[in-house]
Amino acid sequence: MSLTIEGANASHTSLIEAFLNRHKERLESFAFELEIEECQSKKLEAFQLVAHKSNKTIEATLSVSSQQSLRWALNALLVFAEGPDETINLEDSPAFAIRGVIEGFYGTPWTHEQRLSGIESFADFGMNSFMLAPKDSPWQRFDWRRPFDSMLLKLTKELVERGQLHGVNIAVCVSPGLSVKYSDQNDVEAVMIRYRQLLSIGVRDFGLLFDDIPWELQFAEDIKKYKTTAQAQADFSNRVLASLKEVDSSARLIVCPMEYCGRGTNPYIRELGTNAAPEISLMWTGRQICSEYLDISDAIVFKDDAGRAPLYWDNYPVNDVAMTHELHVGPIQGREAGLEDFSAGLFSNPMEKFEMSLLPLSTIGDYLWDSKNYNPQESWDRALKLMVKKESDYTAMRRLLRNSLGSCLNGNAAPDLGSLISSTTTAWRTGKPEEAAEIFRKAGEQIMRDYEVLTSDNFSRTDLIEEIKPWVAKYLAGGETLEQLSMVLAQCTWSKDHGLAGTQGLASEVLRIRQRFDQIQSRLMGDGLDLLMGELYAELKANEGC
Ligand code: GDL
Repeated sequence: MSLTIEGANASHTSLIEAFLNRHKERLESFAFELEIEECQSKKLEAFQLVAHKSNKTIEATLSVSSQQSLRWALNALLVFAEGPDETINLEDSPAFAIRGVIEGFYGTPWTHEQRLSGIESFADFGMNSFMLAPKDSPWQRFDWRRPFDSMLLKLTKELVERGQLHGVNIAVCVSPGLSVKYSDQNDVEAVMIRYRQLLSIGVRDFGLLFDDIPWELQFAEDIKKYKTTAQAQADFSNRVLASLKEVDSSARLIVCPMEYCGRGTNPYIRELGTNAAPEISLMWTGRQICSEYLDISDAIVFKDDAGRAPLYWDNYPVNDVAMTHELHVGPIQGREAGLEDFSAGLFSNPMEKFEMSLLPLSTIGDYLWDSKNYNPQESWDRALKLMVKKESDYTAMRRLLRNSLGSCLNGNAAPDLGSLISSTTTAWRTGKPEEAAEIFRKAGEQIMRDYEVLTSDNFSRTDLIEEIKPWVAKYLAGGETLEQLSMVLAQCTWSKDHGLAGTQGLASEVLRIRQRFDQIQSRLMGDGLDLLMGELYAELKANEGC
């Protein structure tokens, strides 16, 4: 790769070099002649890219309105570089103002290395924010009064610096709600000691989180001073904000309310919104904790009550607590196009499984960049191809993951298996059990071949497989189940009056197959296969002896 840059200041140059270094494998055969211009734009983080590509030489002028927009212009340049030789003149800007990830799940926090590499990936997805709020790190909730030690501060500084190199703001949160005395100025000061440390290493975005805490005021002093918890939290947040602004007027405060989902019409959120300073952003997860949809009409209701547009804490793809058996890898769906005009932004709460989270996060980045042209399937396929580049590995991985596209959020978990199941049931109900058996036999064999590929030492992304091992095991069990059911169906006879019938004991065999499949708790393949086994059992049982 060769590179000449004109018109760039020192931080532009560092950002360009960091970008090219990150993508060196994809860009090593290119010669770049880049010119950087600063431009004014009414649109946030807007850029213009005028570029010409011929014979692996790319001449490009990147007009950027901020350091961050330079990163987004480079993202566009990468796509352009991998396309045909041509000239383009592209003006672009993101839809949502705040686009990011909140590490806010219960469970093992991401490692420092994962966070560093995550920041670079989030920037590739067009995201500009990463919020640190790891529920089970002691310093987040239990030791919130303790200042960061020198090691933690050093690591956080590295994250901030990595963020600066890639256009990603790092927000750091604290959750004092388990033990805070809202009326006590010493507790405001305890938060501020932490915040001052963070300000000194370049953090400008702060989170004060009151989620998942007792709803009642716990100290006599608080009960005396405040009528409600909402008043106490608003007052505490306002005092923290005022202290923050004394140190740095550009600092921003994000608060997660204690009641953070619903219609936005509850008295608590109204009271918090009325009393909290208008510049404080309030987070909201939507109708539910894990919301099936986020839409404009609910955002309007929230704004009417809370006095500001919601900053979404979107609980997808997180799979903690009661969801640990689920694997959330499908594209984000059910977030309305145009929501950016009615919300302050959106943070996605990911899975503990870092590498696998990047797949849905990439689709969330696409939605947040351009909600009106977001296409979930295209976005997902593009992201998966970049993650698993070797064709045969990609194909096997895609088939596996298409058995876990849904969650409580987006319905149809296993669309391919779903259509296979309906072909099978149609065949058996129309008197062709042998045809049904054949469909399942072939599908089972395909899964066995995929399993070989996925678990081979030569698989190109063994790190991904390691993260999703229980679901890979369930996939194998699914393949075995299909083969066993195929054998059952092959032994069945059919009559117009009774439907399927088999020899004595065949119904119990279906029951055993079903139990073996259900023994593995990890959820994969939706509910269709289980339902089918239930029906097959019932039909064979009813016709036993026919
Ligand atoms: C929550 C928690 C979050 C957790 C998520 C999913 C918020 C504001 N808080 O209620 O930490 O990961 O549910 O279990 O969502």
